[in-house]
Amino acid sequence: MSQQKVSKIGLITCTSNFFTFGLRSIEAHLKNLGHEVLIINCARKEDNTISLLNSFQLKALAERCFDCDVVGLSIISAHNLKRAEQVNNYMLENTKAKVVLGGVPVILDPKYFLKFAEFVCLGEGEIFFEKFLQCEDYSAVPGLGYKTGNREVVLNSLPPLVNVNSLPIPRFDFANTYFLTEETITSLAEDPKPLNACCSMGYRIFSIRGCSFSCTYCANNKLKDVYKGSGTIVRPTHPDKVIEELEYAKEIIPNLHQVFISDDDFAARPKDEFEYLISEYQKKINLPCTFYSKWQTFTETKIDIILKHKLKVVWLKIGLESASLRINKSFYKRPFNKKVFIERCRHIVSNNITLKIDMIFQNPYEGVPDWIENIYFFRELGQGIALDRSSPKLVQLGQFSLRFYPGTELYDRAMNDGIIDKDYVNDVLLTRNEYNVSKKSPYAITMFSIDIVLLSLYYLLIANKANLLCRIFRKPFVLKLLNWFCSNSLFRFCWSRFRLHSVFSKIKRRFLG
Ligand code: B12
Ligand code: SF4
Repeated sequence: MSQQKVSKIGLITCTSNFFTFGLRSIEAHLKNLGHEVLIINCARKEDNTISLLNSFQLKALAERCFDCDVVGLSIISAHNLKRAEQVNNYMLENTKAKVVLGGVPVILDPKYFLKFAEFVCLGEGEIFFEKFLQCEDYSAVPGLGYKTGNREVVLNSLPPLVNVNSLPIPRFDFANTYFLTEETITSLAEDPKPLNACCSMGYRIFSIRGCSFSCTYCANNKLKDVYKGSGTIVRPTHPDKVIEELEYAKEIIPNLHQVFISDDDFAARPKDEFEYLISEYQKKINLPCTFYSKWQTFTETKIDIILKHKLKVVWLKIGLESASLRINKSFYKRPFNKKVFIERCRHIVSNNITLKIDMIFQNPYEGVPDWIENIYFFRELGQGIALDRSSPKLVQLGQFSLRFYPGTELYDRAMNDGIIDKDYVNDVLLTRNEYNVSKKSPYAITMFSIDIVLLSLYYLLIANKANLLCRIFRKPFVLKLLNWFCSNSLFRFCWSRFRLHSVFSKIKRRFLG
């Protein structure tokens, strides 16, 4: 390291999941420069994403970070806003550190955070943090948002996007990585079990930054604008570095059984690089894996590469969101080709790979013609699968409720259309929904709606059953009537009260196992 002073930095994240890719990358970079870094993962048992920390947790944070020069707080989602403010204010009052906030929600709406924070990071954190530690003149720190003496907000221009291949691989510093629960604070050196528990679905790796698509509900849509002119957005980590990290993962996680590739699109790599990665992975790692991809990039050739090298894919996930052309084109801005999508699905399941298809439900812009298109889509998919004699059990539908995140194009549109109002963040994103039957996810289905009923029909159609029901349901007046019933508050009450959803889960299990 050059002559610069060594700083002590505390990095805090509001998640029990140790795979905080952004924060760990900053940690690795700063440690490489010789700084002292500690990381604290904070978790609440109940509604972790939205709830505040308790007094034990706040005190423990302040104690650990008391002699830090800088405390960095990472915000994963807009559901953490209240906690961000709580921790920021507590650390300002109870430590001597400068407190800086970063993460996707901060990048999307920095001015919101500057209402209470002194400093925010406007983009990627590695270069920003390095300069922030060195520089007394805030106007010279690239990527810094701050308030001047007279409370004026200043947003500096961004540093170039990082070269992901020049960053060190993120190794866990067991002695300085802490897990903060409601009662205890323990380092991974004292107890590595929480890290091992995070690997129940596999060691998570994020091997490609950025996404080449720009869906209107997704952060990537705005991130593309923010990073325009700062460098190439989609940046794969070189396969050799990916393998180096996974070899390290095998060393630190006892009996590692699986790898969970968390990239937005694992197949975004060019064909030759994709093949090189898979072949090296098979030679040196040889563990089952799971990943997300796009139907556009996960071409027949890439599926064939996977088959050729006998990569064991436990499941892979592709986003459909809606099979309606109108919704994809005019609302989500997602290119969609029904025929090719179905062909890809067939190719995947006919090779005995479990396919998860993500769907976004409870979209206020969806209506009868869109539901009819979805019904036809799943009927065709089911017929295709039956033709291949593949098991419909290999297809699973991920169910999410549409959420509007500040800073995204769809949020602005919904606001302009009067679908949501200025209280949306407080009333919806920061509040537990009484219809949400999922303990964990604020994304999960949040009310009883026609989509829940249609979901059971989709499963029947995937199993190439219910052709009669399909004929009935594709009649507009039937869907209108059904929608009326499902919007009725009595039914919604029954849904939350008597756990009606279990009836629909039973239908799914009955037909798909
Ligand atoms: C991995 C991931 C997760 C993991 C998080 C693991 C973890 N512990 O971090 C899991 C699966 C747990 C998760 C959960 C959820 N997620 Co998520 N997730 C992602 C995903 C795919 C990647 C994030 C990531 O690591 N990127 C790679 C790193 C390198 O980039 P980065 O995070 O932006 O970090 C850089 C900068 O932001 C900055 N930075 C980050 N932190 C800090 C801190 C400081 C101090 C500084 C200076 C800089 C800085 O520097 C970093 C390095 O350059 C993103 C989509 C995306 N592509 O970003 C969605 C995303 C972040 N998730 C999202 C959502 C909504 C959720 C859930 C609500 C979903 C759910 N199923 O319930 C939950 C909420 C969890 C919570 N506690 O709030 C949204 C957030 C939207 C919003 N505006 O709020 C995103 C953006 C996806 C989307 N729909 O657009 N998620
Ligand atoms: S393809 Fe997925 S990750 Fe990429 S912009 Fe769309 S929703 Fe976001």
